[in-house]
Order: sequence, then structure tokens, then C-alpha cells
Amino acid sequence: MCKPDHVVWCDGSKEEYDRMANSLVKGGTFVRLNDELRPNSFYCRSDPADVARVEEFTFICSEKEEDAGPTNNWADPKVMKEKLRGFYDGCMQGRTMFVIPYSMGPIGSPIAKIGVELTDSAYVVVNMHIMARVGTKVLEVLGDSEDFVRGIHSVGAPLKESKQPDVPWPCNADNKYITHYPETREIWSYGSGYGGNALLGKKCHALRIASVQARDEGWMAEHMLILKITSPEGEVKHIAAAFPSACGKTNLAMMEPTLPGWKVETVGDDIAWMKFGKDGRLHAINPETGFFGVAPGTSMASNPNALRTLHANSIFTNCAITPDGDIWWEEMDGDEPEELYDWLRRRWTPGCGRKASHPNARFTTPASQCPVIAAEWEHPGGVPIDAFMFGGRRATTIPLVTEAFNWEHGTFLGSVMSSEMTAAAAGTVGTLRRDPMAMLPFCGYHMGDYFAHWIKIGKTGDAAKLPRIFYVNWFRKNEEGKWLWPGFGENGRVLKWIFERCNDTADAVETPFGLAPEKGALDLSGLNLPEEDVDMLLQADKDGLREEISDMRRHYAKFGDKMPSELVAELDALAARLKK
Ligand code: TSX
Ligand code: MN
Repeated sequence: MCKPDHVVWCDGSKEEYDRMANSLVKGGTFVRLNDELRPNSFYCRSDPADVARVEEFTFICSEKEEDAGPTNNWADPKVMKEKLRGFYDGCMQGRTMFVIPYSMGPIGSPIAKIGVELTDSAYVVVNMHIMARVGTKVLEVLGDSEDFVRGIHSVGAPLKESKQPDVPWPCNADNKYITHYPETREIWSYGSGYGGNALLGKKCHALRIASVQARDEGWMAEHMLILKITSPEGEVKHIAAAFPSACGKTNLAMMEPTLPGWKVETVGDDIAWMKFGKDGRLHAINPETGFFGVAPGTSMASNPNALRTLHANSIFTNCAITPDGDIWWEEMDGDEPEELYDWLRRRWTPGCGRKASHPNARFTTPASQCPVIAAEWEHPGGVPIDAFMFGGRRATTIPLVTEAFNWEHGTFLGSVMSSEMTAAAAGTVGTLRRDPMAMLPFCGYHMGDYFAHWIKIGKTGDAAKLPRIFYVNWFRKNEEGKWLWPGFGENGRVLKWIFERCNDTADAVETPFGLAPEKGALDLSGLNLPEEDVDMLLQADKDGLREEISDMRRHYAKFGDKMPSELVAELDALAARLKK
């Protein structure tokens, strides 16, 4: 169908990576960075028409429209495939089709899953080398099994004339389709070479298709970081946490706690796959092997361990490049360089009035290079999860930390999760966007059925062994618009309270929203926060919440009769508690 000139089976070797990176340099897609400053690393600029995931062209093509639900675009699978076959016909002419067998999760892990991505993008191949386990070793484990996700990807830019020159970033500016077929576990992607549109193991497989598999098979595929926390006494717990974009998920996954003796280590920064173990607890793996992180804003202040991770062997897309051949982005440490070239290849100087890097510029970097990667991050059985955290960016109303009364209440808190929009997303800055469990763009089926799956997991599990659920908000402000919470490494104080709640050694008081730290239970030693700031920070604003009930009801109404009665009851109970 695609009519490539060549077909190459990727073996996943270092030689393959080096060969393909070099060919990308030769073709003008990559620039090799200064080997003294950024060893074995590459700089890449995309087409300006291909810079982010395209949610309006992302489809869940389930047999029945109802199964995609109101939060996904739906198209009939037969109709969509027919249309795409038209696009795919000859789409790889003049190009090579690469066959990438990959494993999401440690190869052979009982929680891992295999996929095969066909792609005509060498950029995808080298990024997949960093982000997933790829190559022959995956095929050996797969053997004759038919149990793998089938993915096809094309940038949609055939080279029709035999000597037609290629461009640095081929893509199809007019037609982009990111399509998922949950029943047949297929992904068909066309027209974009960027991130989640093209690296099919990540959002397409590990979240959209896997969420459907998880529902069918009784496990969980969640948009969550996984961190390991160790107390000064050496006791270990694991926390999985879901946040919408622009809340600093990667920063939290790698943070350096300021409280003496406490240690945070990283298991994953984006996706968690969880299954019940023989011990009755939920065990999580990070299905990925790399971090595909937003570059601008990543600094020694916000995330020192990310910067230490990407010191070498990394790919940088759509940031800026310095005259001496290193990368740069906004808020990176040190002075602004006197001169650089921006992501659009233009000369850039400080104060010129433009951003040097695209707001969605990315680094692709190996997780194994993270100085705080947890020793057990590749454990095939995963890590036992003690707590879930949900959170969002809220200047008002929502307190710093709340513990849910129980699993169903925690599921409720996750289902109404909300964030104020930042400039990055379309829409008015400051408006509330509800993003249940941070899965809005990533759930491969009806969100009401997804909520029901969460409720079912709660009924399957033994209440004493299920993760406790917490809701956090690092972003509360006072009336003058000043941050009430220092955030970043100081968030370790919140993690400490969560840790101690899991051991029943920290006190809490009941509030209408959930359980709040009792006065003195949250370790604020040495912070010198004004008492009135602390009071405001730890309190849910009852009036604000009361005003939000109708918005929550409208949010639930979208899911119609798929909405589990348990969650409607939780919303009614919250409304009743707020009336008192
Ligand atoms: O990532 C963030 N985290 C989590 C860190 C582990 N950010 C950055 C968000 C954008 C991606 C935060 N921003 C956090 C936070 O906890 N908190 C804030 C808000 C904030 C910003 C600056 C300060 C304080 C709070 N600076 C000073 O108080 C000096
Ligand atoms: Mn993500």
C-alpha cells in the first residue's frame, strides 16, 4: 500500500542508532551538537506546521460511536480506513519503511506489551530507540504470538520524482490523522512527524489503546508519573500522580526534597501501567525508557535532575541553538546568550521580542541517565503503589493537599480534576478546564465507562491494600496574586504528610472536600510562612466550591447514563456537606 523503495527491519542496536542519526545529519534534519558541550546529541527543527499533538485530528475509531464517548472524535473504522488507504497509497515512495518492534515495559515483564510500528521517518526510529525498548530482542520474546499492537505511521510526503530533494522535516501540512482502532488494537497515523502523533508507543499505544486493553483485562493504564520516596528511617513508598499539562509533572518526578533525610527517586515521568500482584496490591511499571519532556522552563531551579539527565546522548527538537553548537531555551540557567539561532532558523538576540524556542520544544533523553532514577525502575514486576495523587493548577478554592475519604471519593476527586488554562492551550487564560485523571486527550474509550472501570478496580481490590488517594494544588495564590506555596523541592513536605498518612502516623481533620492536615501535622519547619497564609493554603474555600457544584454537574451530564451512580452520589454528598 505505501510502496516504499526499501524496507528495513530495525534491530535496536547502537550501530543502527548511530547510522540513522548520521544519515539525519547528512540529510539536514539533524545538526550534531558540539561534542564537548553536549556529547553525542542532536538538534532538530520541525516544520512550523508540525509542532504539537493535533487533538482535533485525533480519532477513536471504535465500531460503535457510543464507545468513543463525548470527549473523543469518532469516525467509523471502515470509512476512516478507506479514506486513509487513499492517503497511504504510495505515501512512502522514494523513502524507506522502517519496521520497529518495541516493548512498552521491560521485555518479558508480565505487565509489558509489544507493538510494531511501521514508519517512513528516521526521526521516529531514533526517538523510539530512546523512548522504548526496540529491535530484535522484542521479536524474540514475541515469537509466533499475534498479541501485539499494529501501528502504521507515515509523514505523508512521498518523494515522487526519483531525484526530488527531501526537506529537513517532511510532513503533510494539509492532512494529519491520528487514528486508533480499539477493537483490533491498531494505530494508523498520517501526516505528522512530531512527538505523540508519530512515536506511536507513547500516547497512542501506552494510553489510548492500552486504556481499552486495561479495561478489558482488569488493569490500569494511566497518565501518571511514578516516584519512589524514602524516609530518613529508610522506609520506602511509591506514589503515582496524574496532573494536566503545565503543572510540572516531570519536575515532580525528579524533584530534590528540601527536608533533611528524605529522598525522592524517579520510576517514570508520564505513564503508569498497573496490575494487581499476588500480594493484592497494585504494582506499576513505567512502560517507557526515556523522557520526552517540554524544554522551555526546565532549569537548575525547576528541575536540576532533568538537566543532568540530558547532558549527553539526547535529541532536542524546536529549541534554539547557540553559535558554539549547544542548545538553549527560555528560563534555562545563566545569562541569555548574546546571540543564537531560534527554532525558525532566524538570528536571535536578547530583547528582540521573540521567543527563541517553541513553547512545545522537547528533549528526548534516556531515563537511565537520570541521576535519581530508582534502582527498581526496570523491575519486571513493577513497584507497589502506596498512594495516588491528583492535582491541577488552581489559584483559588482548592487547598494544598487533601486526602480522599476512600477509593470512591478519591475517584470522584480525580473525575472532577481541573486546571486553569495557561497560554499554551487554546482558550482564555484562567478558565477552568476539567481534565479527569489527566486522561481527557488520552482515554481510548467512553470517559463514563472509564470512571466505571475505576470504581470496579476499587471493588476488586482489598480496601486496605488499595492506594490511598490525595488531591494536591501547588498553585494557590493570595488576594494579591502572590504564590502561597513555594513548591518545587518544598513539595517534599506534602509528600511526607502523604507518606505518614499511609502509615496512619499523621493527623488529619475532616473537611467537606476531604481530609486536611491537622494543624502542625504538615512539616513547615524553617519555611517561615505567615500563619494566615498557611490557613488559607490548607483550607478549601467553601463558597468557591459551592459555586463549582453546578459546573461539576454539567461536566458529569456530558457522560449521560454511563456516569457511575457511585460518583453521582459522591457529588451529591459534597454538595450536601457544603450546605451545612
Ligand atoms: O513544576 C512546578 N512545581 C512542581 C515541582 C516539583 N512548577 C512549575 C510549573 C510549570 C511547569 C511550579 N510553579 C510549582 C511546583 O511546585 N509551583 C509553582 C508556582 C511558583 C513559582 C515560583 C515560585 C514559587 C511558586 N518562586 C518563588 O516563590 C521564589
Ligand atoms: Mn503526558
